[in-house]
Amino acid sequence: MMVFPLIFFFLICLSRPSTAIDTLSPGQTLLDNGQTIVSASQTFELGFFSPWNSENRYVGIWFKNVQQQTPLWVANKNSPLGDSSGVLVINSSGNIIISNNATNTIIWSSNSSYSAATSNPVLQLLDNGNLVVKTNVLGDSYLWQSFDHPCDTLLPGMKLGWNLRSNQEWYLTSWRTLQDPSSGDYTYRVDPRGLPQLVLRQGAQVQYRSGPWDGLRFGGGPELGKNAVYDPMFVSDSNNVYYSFVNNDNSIVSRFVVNQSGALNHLTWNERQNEWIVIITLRADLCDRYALCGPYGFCNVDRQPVCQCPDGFTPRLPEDWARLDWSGGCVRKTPLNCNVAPGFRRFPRSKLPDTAYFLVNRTEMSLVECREACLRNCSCVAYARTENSGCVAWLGGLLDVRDYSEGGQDLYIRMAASDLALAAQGQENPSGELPTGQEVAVKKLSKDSGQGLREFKTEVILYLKLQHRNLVRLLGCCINGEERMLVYEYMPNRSLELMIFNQTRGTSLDWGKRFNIIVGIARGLLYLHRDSRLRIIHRDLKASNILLDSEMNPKISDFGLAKTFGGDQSADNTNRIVGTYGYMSPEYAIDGLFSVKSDVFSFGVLVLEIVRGQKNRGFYHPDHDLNLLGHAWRVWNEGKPLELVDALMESLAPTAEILKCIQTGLLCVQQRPEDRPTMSFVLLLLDSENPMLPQPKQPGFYTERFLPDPDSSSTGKKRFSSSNDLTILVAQILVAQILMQREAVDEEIPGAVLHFLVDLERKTK
Ligand SMILES: *[C@@H]1O[C@H](CO)[C@@H](O)[C@H](O)[C@H]1NC(C)=O
Ligand SMILES: *[C@@H]1O[C@H](CO)[C@@H](O)[C@H](O)[C@H]1NC(C)=O
Ligand SMILES: *[C@@H]1O[C@H](CO)[C@@H](O)[C@H](O)[C@H]1NC(C)=O
Ligand SMILES: *[C@@H]1O[C@H](CO)[C@@H](O)[C@H](O)[C@H]1NC(C)=O
Ligand SMILES: *[C@@H]1O[C@H](CO)[C@@H](O)[C@H](O)[C@H]1NC(C)=O
Ligand SMILES: *[C@@H]1O[C@H](CO)[C@@H](O)[C@H](O)[C@H]1NC(C)=O
Ligand SMILES: *[C@@H]1O[C@H](CO)[C@@H](O)[C@H](O)[C@H]1NC(C)=O
Ligand SMILES: CC(=O)N[C@H]1CO[C@H](CO)[C@@H](O)[C@@H]1O
Repeated sequence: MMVFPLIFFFLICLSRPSTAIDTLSPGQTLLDNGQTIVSASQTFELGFFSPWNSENRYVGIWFKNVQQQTPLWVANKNSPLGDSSGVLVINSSGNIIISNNATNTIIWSSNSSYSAATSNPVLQLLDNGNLVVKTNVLGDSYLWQSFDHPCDTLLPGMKLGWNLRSNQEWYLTSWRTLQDPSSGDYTYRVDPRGLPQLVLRQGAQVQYRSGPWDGLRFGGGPELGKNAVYDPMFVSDSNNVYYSFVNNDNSIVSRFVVNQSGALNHLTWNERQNEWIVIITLRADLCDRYALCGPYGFCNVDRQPVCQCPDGFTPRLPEDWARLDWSGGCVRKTPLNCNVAPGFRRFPRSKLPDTAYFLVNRTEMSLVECREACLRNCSCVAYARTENSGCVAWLGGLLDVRDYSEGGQDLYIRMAASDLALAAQGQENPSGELPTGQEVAVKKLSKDSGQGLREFKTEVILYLKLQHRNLVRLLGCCINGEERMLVYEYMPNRSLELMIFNQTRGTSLDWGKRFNIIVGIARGLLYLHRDSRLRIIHRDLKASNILLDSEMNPKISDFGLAKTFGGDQSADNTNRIVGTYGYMSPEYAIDGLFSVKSDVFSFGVLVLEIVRGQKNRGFYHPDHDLNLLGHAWRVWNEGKPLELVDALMESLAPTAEILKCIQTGLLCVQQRPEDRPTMSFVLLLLDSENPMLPQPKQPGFYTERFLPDPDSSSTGKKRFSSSNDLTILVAQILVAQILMQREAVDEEIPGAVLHFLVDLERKTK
């Protein structure tokens, strides 16, 4: 009651502002007479409105430049005003208050009072659509912000999820009807348990779940990833778990909304057609209906009927199943007996089951360790390993599983041995046509490759422990007498060497792709050096060991020569020098000394090769007999570093970024290891807009003459053995057929690796 005479007093002093303002201070009022607050760049507007000509008045935020008024946030959504007697103020302790001037009652308040007397609160509508209360005591944080209280709409930069520290949740609630913004039936929230995912509920009933985030998209569903309009992201760490997105460019107007009927749409405003266009609808097909196929049922929209029991399972209620009521799900043909050696069958491209009954172990575990963890618990029926969440095991009936034609993740379901064997027989196909082709890359190690049983074992064990998006994944291995092979995930674009040094193919590598490759290699290498639980020095980083996936993301391969360290140890000396000319650092090639800095040297060579599109070794220039490093050093000192750049790259490439890479490359190949940066520093440089770079000093091995002669005995006891004799074959084959020593065709591949390793342990002990 004390407040209103004050407001009244100030009203006399204020007339309707002629120019738009983006703030409101204590003492100022916003009336329901057409007055609005507009964000500084004229993007968002706040004021009183009636949604779709409803009778009621609300305070809301909408896009200023979208002709069709589209409410994005509503303050008093559960307590409308019946007429235009509403007044919005912010009081001196920072509380936003909407009141009815006719009855002198508070309709809505933000409950954001701050006790400090001199906080000078101000209400501001920001250019991202966030309505905030700022005070001079909170620095950059806000006393209150509308982004903490979402309605039915998610704008770029808003979060959907949890602040786990404060236990604060951000979630969306549908409107009741088109004209009524009060809370409707549907909520869309992050379920933070287990594998965090987004869940749509109608009341308490789950209607849809996104499936877990796999690093790029949800549930591996092909449609939920990066697209032309926006970039989705998902953060899950000990402080936060939330979904958010950013528009790809500033001219795009887009929003995500849960509508009254529970549809989950991402829309973008089409200026020309003057309408909102739905670009993505989640929950788009029959299989998106939560648990449509019941426990253990698999759903696939490309199949008729959509629900199917996996091999080894049969419908629990066959009559219902035949009537297309699948809710009873499937049961095992042979019950599991925990005491009989079980196996697992791999179900590729799956939407992982809901995580109602599960164990998650976030420690870095390999697939084999994850499998063993599942085996240790008789109630464990399935497991999966995901890049983001580690090892997940399911203890109950598997619910809401889909199999996709593409995307998805590998799910391993525990099976009775007899069911596995039956499936194996069923797979034999006398026509020599492969029943289920999976593309893989096979690295065949020739008999005299110099890689002994020891290196082979090292490589396999290392691979199994490592997981990073810039390291190639090992799927399996096989050993047959002298012959050994490694089976990798298939890399459609082969290797960097085949791509970058080929004049024809090189044209498709514009600077953007090259920079992405450089950064990816740096990330992978940093992981090896620092972030994996092992400390690994690769020792043979080179263009042919960088494989490229379908999106031209680089993946480091070939750890046969890698060296692992424990604890703080980061350098060593070896009598056996292995590696490749042109990439080896001087101290390693000559003295056998290797450290993370010898990898940094090889990385620097790679960077300059990528910029130039030519190999360091064998580089030819009419003016001098320097190699690529020497040439780079020369043009750098002559102040013409851009002469280094591959002529195949279009001239539009951003010069500053190229220069940054050339300088970083030169810093990496400096003669003295102690002058070279670490990989974490390299990444910092690559990620910074205008980093302060040190001046590079003279590189090591900048003319061919400095290279030690492999045939001379000047290096004494040291022996060189290049790993060039390892070949990479790309084959379209049934993985099962190349993996020998296996009992069941459908058993997942790392199982075979496990057997192999156990065997190897026995032999080497
Ligand atoms: C601001 O409003 C809140 C809520 O109505 C109230 O508790 C607080 O005392 C008000 N502050 C002042 C300075 O009037
Ligand atoms: C508030 O109500 C009083 C009378 O109750 C009226 O005189 C005044 O103009 C109203 N103020 C606004 C901003 O509508
Ligand atoms: C503010 O607090 C009151 C009393 O606790 C509550 O009824 C009201 O819903 C709160 N308003 C908001 C916007 O949270
Ligand atoms: C909600 O969105 C769906 C899908 O775009 C649409 O079919 C439906 O009509 C919408 N419902 C309402 C009430 O607008
Ligand atoms: C998680 O895995 C690690 C490594 O295998 C193990 O030491 C730890 O006990 C596991 N934690 C749980 C809760 O099972
Ligand atoms: C299996 O895991 C569940 C969940 O952690 C636990 O309650 C149960 O005791 C475990 N069973 C065995 C046999 O370890
Ligand atoms: C370069 O790539 C083209 C196109 O793939 C291929 O036809 C050609 O043989 C390659 N050249 C060399 C030298 O490998
Ligand atoms: C540059 C290039 O060859 N890119 C290819 C990488 O692999 C994908 C998938 O096979 C192809 O579509 C690209 O053309």
